[in-house]
Amino acid sequence: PAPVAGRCALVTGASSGIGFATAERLAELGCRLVVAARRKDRLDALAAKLRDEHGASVHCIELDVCDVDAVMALPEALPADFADVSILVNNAGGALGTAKCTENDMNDMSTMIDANVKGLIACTRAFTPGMVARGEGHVINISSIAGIEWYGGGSVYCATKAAVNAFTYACRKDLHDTPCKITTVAPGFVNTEFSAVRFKGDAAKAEGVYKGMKYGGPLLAEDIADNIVYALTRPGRVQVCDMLVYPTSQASAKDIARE
Ligand code: 8X3
Repeated sequence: PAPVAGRCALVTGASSGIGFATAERLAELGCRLVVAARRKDRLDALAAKLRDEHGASVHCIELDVCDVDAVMALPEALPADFADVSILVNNAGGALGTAKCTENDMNDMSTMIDANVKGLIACTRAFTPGMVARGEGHVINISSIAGIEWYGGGSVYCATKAAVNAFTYACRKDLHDTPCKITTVAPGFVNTEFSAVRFKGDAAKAEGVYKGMKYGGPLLAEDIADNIVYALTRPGRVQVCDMLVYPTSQASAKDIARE
């Protein structure tokens, strides 16, 4: 494997779930970390953990990726020690609700498109020029099974993740004559705050998503972090394009084996 030690990695949505677990793995592997999220108190706790447990250099940024101007200002605003971002993990985003297309909430629609699509595009726009100029870069876009399987009750979320996939494939064409790589990692059910956010705090509904799943349960955030690390640590010539990862008991958004 190609080591990532010493590289500067920026992870969005780092305050919990896949982002948090990925920041931890990258710190463990010796990356310098820029961790971004809306919840600054959570980021500070994460940074303290990464410094204590891994001796990592960490810079925290309170950021809502929906704020495109704030995203575009980021590269210039980073301290010199963190200015050479060569790994970007576009993890921020999520789902809101399970409405049918006849009932989609227009605020939820805007938030999902702003975060999952516009935020991800803006972060890519902000950091890829530096990667190309320095001759080293890898963008990891967190997609979903929802990007390839379009289920009822998920029309907007599925559309945003299909957009992430299309954007990633087009970016690869833009980047293929540079050393920079771009990868989608598309998980099935991962036990994070994802469902609690989707169901707006209804804990029973959120737990129901993962309840009784056979053969070890839903994926854990660290499973996805592990896949991200795999993609990041391939030799320079190897570009992993997509990683589709299900729990063993899942075969589609609706085919779940439960006790
Ligand atoms: C998370 C998986 O099936 O809820 O992206 O869309 S699903």
